[in-house]
Amino acid sequence: MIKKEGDKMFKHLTNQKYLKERLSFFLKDTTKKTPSNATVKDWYKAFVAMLNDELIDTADITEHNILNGKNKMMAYLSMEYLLGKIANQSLVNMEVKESFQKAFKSFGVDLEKVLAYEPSTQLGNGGLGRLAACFFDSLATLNYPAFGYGLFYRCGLYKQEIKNGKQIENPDLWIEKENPAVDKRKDISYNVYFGGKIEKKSSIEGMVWKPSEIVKTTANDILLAGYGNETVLRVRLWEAERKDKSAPDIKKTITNITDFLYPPDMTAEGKRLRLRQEYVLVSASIQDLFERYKKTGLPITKISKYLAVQLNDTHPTLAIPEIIRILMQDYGFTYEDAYKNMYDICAYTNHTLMAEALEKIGIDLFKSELPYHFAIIERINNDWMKKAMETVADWKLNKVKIINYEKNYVNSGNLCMIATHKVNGVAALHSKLLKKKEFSLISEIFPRKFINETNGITQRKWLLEGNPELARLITKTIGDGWITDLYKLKKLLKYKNDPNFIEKWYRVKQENKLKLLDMIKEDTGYKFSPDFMVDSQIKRIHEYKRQFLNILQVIDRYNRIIDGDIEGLQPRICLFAGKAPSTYDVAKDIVSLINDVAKVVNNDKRCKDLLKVVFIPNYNIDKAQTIISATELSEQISTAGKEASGTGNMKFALNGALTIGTLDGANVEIKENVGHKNIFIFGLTAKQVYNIKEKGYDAQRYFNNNPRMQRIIDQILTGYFCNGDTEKHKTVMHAFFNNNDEYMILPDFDSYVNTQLSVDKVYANQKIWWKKSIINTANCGFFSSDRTIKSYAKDIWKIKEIKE
Ligand code: NBG
Repeated sequence: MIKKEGDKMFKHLTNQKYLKERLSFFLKDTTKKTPSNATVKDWYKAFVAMLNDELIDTADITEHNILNGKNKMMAYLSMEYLLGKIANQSLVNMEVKESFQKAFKSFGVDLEKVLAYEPSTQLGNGGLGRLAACFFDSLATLNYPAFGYGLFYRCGLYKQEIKNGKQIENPDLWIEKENPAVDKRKDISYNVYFGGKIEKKSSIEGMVWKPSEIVKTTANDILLAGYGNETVLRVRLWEAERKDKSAPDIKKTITNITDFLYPPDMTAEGKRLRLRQEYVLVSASIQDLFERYKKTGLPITKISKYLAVQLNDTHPTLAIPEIIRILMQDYGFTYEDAYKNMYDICAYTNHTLMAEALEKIGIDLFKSELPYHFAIIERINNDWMKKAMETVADWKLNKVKIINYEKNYVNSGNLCMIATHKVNGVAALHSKLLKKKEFSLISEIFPRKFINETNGITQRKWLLEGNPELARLITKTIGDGWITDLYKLKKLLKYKNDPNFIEKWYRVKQENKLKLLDMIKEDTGYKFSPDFMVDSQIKRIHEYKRQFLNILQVIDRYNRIIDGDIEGLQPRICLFAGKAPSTYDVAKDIVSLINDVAKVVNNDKRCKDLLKVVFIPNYNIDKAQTIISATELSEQISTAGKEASGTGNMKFALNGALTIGTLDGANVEIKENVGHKNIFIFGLTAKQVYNIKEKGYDAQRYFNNNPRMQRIIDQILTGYFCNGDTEKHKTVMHAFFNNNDEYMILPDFDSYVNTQLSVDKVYANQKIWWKKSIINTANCGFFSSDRTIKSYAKDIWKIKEIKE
């Protein structure tokens, strides 16, 4: 079929005759079969080939337009992309899903079954990687000239299995399955160098690096279609050559750089591998960017006017010396000019204040792997220290150093803050703490550099695709404008008291709950009733996120029930899901405690009508969609000041869940948007946490004054939930007591329990509950990643829509 001018790029796919012919053609081409003898798997192969073909054509056109010399471009450097399944999202965004459904139906095939073959792209751990995925949906939908860069790990985030209540990690070899969104670019390949030494050191510009090792890297592009337009963006992921050809095994010393996402980096070898991953990402990407820049025909002197690079957290820090290196070595820039251009090009997003995540790279390791880059960083550090010494008191200088020679490390966070032109936090509170508290010494020297960009989520993934029934109801009621302008949801407020509409809203939730309960049954064997409220905490398992506080509260609820103190309690399913980092023993013990409590509670007849607990294994993006669509209460209960933003909180609110949470991260802004009456806030504020800690927090004193808590801890210690095994949960108990309750569980406990009781009270009045639910959804306009991306485009990248 010939496309007519003015036709939407994918309009031809709505022509049934054409679509069926194409599918049959690809079926024969890939499997040698015909519709009469093809299996669903054969159809998947045909579908992969066909969709891939469409996406590649359009992506080529998009790329050609981006590189026409009229556009300032943005490159997003990120170690993580947590995309989940992509094919369905592509069909939805291309507005051809119904057409595919129809075509497959005519062949007697269910499209959903075909889609089920797609491997989930889990190249990330959590929020940071999912944010990158949401950003690309918005960048493509808003038609911005952008490139993504990352790593093509052979194994994505491990698959989690729960055996005897414990987390087991299995490798996720997603790469071996065909994927319609991946474009294998054997034609794009770069050498990345390591080791060796520097020669001719007379000037920094004259420095010559003689590396001792070469690693060849090849590109694999993930193709992401914007919604309702003709833009397909490429997220380019690098695969390093594999020197060891055996199957990836996390237990062996890993030598292949891109076999695994974030291998454990506690050992010296682990740290080396991590640094190598980071440098492969940066070096291949920056080399490729310069190649792309050449294609624009623009002079190199204008590079900072036409290119923006975003460092997603500190992982791509090495882009700073790498850009300087290339400008000096390949383009003859002086150091000063190279630095200035790099500075104007690069910006940095900070995603956490947790010290563990602000990377520190050992000097010896750095020098042995990347001696040239170390020399550049020394120069940056020297220049910076001269400037810092003018204003920062001597005794504070250690805090602002880029290289700490006494302690033997390079501080990546400081380097990013000092050597890029904009630094942003990811929610208002987090940006304030970053600027005024944790990095105040640096921000005082660069007062205008530190800004806030509150995170967002894409409504296309998290409502349109993830919760199709609710999306349909909303569209029927207020039209489909919300898909590209989420503020339009405000129109729902008109219906918040309409009994008819409330009834429909409630029905959708019930339907979604049934789907969730099916999933729970399949995953865990537990059968629950849809009359129970669904109360969910789904996210990475971490002490600061306080799944532990939640399970203690669940035990308290259980104790009330066995004591017969049940007045006001509403039937609840307390649902947990999330992965514990494989080397984080406390987090793994929390998973096991939750599973133990679930077993006891679910088998206790006294709880039959009031309480159920479940841990859903192998949490991922696809399961998140099902859980979020069905959830009524969203748990966002981190220690105030610790969660940079959270984005799960936004996904839940958008889907009509009410939040119970602390005033942390973006919860603060959710409260501002939905109104304090429509959210359950409890616990200490960030300021109070800082104050209590400064004065000297004494966990024991709180514990001694809290008999309910004493009873719970006693139950855990005496093995009440694990057949009298008194040893089993000693890891989490040890972390709790020996670290003086670092995450402030004790001061928040009573306030949390009482707020949970007030949740029951509101839930008892279903009319009021569902009205609040509608109000939550209606006020989520601000939390679209479209808003976030427009704001980055204006404040940081200075990019505009692609000009053809
Ligand atoms: C996470 C924070 C979240 C935040 C996301 C996205 C990391 C290192 N940080 O609070 O914990 O929402 O980043 O900004 O994954």
